Amino acid sequence: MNRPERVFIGLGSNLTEPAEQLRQALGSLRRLPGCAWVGVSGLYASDSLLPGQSRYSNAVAALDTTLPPLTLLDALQAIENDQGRVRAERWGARTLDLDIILFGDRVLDEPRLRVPHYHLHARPFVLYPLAELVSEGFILADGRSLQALLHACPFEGLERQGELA
Ligand code: ROI
Repeated sequence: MNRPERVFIGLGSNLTEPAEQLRQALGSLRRLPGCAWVGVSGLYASDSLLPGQSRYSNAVAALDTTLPPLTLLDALQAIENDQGRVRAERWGARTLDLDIILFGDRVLDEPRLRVPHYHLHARPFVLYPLAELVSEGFILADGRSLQALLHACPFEGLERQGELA
């Protein structure tokens, strides 16, 4: 049995009752084989980074997993597909987006998976919920400090809408 590793998963939705999509996805994450539930951030709303898209709901969940990274990625993509995600265009509107943000102390640069997540530093809707789930002074696997990333990425435009669980 592998040693469990803590993973952080970013959840996002901007279609078909986004907050409900996140709640449903959390139910699926809690039931994932090989994973133990750790917790979830509050629910956040913000405008899309792309013009012309409706507002997003976002959150970050933490799990301890013994699954290998690509097995977890497959499981997350199955949850996205179950919730009706259609991969029509890159960056397109979506019923559900599940991104592996951090995977233990690993730094991965593979065609299907880069962790820490490539756009983490530019996404307040990931950084601020993540900060709810880690202790102060948290350092990412690539050596960056979460505090420094938060400082460089203002909270501006984010709306915390209460608890998801
Ligand atoms: N904007 C917000 N606010 N939240 C997201 O999850 C999100 N996801 C995306 C793009 C289109 C970049 N914008 C987003 O993929």
